[in-house]
Amino acid sequence: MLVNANHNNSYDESQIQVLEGLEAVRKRPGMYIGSTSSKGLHHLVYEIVANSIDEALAGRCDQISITIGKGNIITVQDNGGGIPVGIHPKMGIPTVEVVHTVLHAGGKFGGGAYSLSGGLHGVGASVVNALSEFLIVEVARDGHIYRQKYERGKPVTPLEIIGDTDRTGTKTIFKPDPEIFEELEFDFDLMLNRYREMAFLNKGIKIILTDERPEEKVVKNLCYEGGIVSFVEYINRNKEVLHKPPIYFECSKDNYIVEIAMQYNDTYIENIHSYANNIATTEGGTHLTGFKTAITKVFNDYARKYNYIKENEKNLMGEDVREGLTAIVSVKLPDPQFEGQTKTKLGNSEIRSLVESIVTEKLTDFLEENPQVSRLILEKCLTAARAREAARKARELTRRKSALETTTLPGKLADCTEKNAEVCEIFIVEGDSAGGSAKQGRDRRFQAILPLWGKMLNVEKSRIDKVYTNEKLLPVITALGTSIGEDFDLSKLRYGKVIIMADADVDGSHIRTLLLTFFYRYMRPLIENGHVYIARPPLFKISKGKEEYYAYSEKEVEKIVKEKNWKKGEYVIQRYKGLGEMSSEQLWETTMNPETRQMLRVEVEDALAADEIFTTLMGDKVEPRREFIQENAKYVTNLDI
Ligand code: 28F
Repeated sequence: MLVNANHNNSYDESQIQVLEGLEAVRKRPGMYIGSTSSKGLHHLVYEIVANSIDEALAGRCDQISITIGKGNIITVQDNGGGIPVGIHPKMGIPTVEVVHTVLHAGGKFGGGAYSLSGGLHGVGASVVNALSEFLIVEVARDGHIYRQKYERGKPVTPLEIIGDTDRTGTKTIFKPDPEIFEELEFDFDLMLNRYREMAFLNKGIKIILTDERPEEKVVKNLCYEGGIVSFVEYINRNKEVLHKPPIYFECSKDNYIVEIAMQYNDTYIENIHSYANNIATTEGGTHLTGFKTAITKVFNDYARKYNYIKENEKNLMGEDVREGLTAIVSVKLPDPQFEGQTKTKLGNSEIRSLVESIVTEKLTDFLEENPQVSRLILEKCLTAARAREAARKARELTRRKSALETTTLPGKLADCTEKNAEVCEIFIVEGDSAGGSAKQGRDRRFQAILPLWGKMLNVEKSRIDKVYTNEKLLPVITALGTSIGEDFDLSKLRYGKVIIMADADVDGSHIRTLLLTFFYRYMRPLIENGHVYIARPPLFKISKGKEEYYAYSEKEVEKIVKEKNWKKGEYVIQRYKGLGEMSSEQLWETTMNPETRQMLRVEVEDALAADEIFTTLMGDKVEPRREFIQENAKYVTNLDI
């Protein structure tokens, strides 16, 4: 049955605009979804799911399924009200068709409807449609199932009734257009993380994520009745916590929702994640500022009132009350202003005072009502303040030292002659593995070598004062020149590339992890700006007579042997156990020469994933670590060869 039989003039006119609109999306996809790389590809799913989440936030939907089918075809289904199918008064076609073909359908035609779920304010479906080879929408409502198919944004069938039902809801099936996207393969682990986060941020919503591509399909049920309380418990799951359950506040006012969950653990790490309309605000913003201001004030007032801080003593600083704190700050608001370099900083000023007053009121009540928990937290804050003082003294000591000595560079450093940091490289090498051959093999004009000695510090379990006095880390800090923590200054970096070079064995992997954790916790901009690399020495040498090849895996060995058509017994495979087994010439050629070497640049895109990797790898609960490495072998591989 045809629903939109009565085409008229206004329909034709508006359809012309419509096609122009979708053409614009196809011409400049980046303007709408950021990029046409893997990131943009995953964004398509996100836009469709955001519509379902909005439906859930409107109270009409509690279940969303997302399926990656064979051929990377995506199906998203919800049990909401179903997109309206009646003829749209202005456009003269069914509303569901308007939603899929008109840009800005949300704002312009939806009567001021806004998205609380981080979607493109109702433009999402039309953008996804424009960028899909095909898209099929099925709506269940008013007793019927309606269906319409589009190709590259254009309807290829009218909206038809294809059956009857007593359910309601919307199902969207689409295939991203290979003409648009460079990458078409969906990453299940990435989506699992994203939609788990989504399930945490929207309590009670059941998200079912399915991967049908493998022989045996994978199904994950994501639903958290506890919402962000469960989120905090999840982040802290491998840590010793100071109190159970997490502290939780919620407040809804007009169209605003503020939710906060917080729990202290016994580490020294601040771990606060903030969100606005389900979008991670990694650059922070007004909601985060409001939260931080409030907790600092509340803890100080409480500490003064109950004499934890004496009259002649100084106040706690913000960093003291955030040490060992895991928290989620999640706000939902009608008109979010995203600012900052990556548009992930919330700018709405009204949110700051709203969060501040809610936290002040409710955290004060909590502390008064739970004196035992309050004591534990306060004592931790006071210890942090004392450690901060000790660190300041240690730092002044190192500063004074550097003022006295003209060259502060560590004695073990074999520096390069070039002074322009941009072209300089430093190889950080574990002492006994290859320091010597690296020094001989390098190009001393632009390559410096720093061998590491002594006992490494686990920075996850230490405060900054310990870092300043650690015999192994101090040479790294002075050689790089940037200082650490609050004092970190990227402009002082002495080498554009900081390269960790260690053996491909367990010990090597350990030192890599420890150094990366150190960089992540104390020199994060170094990683964020792409200065940290991991050298990739080959694991094998295959040779036949004078002919030699290097390989990085057994697979690669097989490939070379096959390509060369070498017969058994004709060639020799040498397995390198350590860098030390290579001559300085070999080390240069395989691992250090920019023309021939392989290196991995260390990237941490997602703060949550990075934090999880580091805390799980470095924490002291051993069992979860093993499980984690097994579950996340792939991710760890990226960081840890
Ligand atoms: C698989 C993707 O897109 N679900 C959606 C709804 C429900 C309504 C709606 C959507 C009407 C005019 C904007 C239902 N009943 N899943 C989805 N479910 N959109 S998208 O309305 C959209 C507005 O333009 C809906 C009553 N009101 C709204």
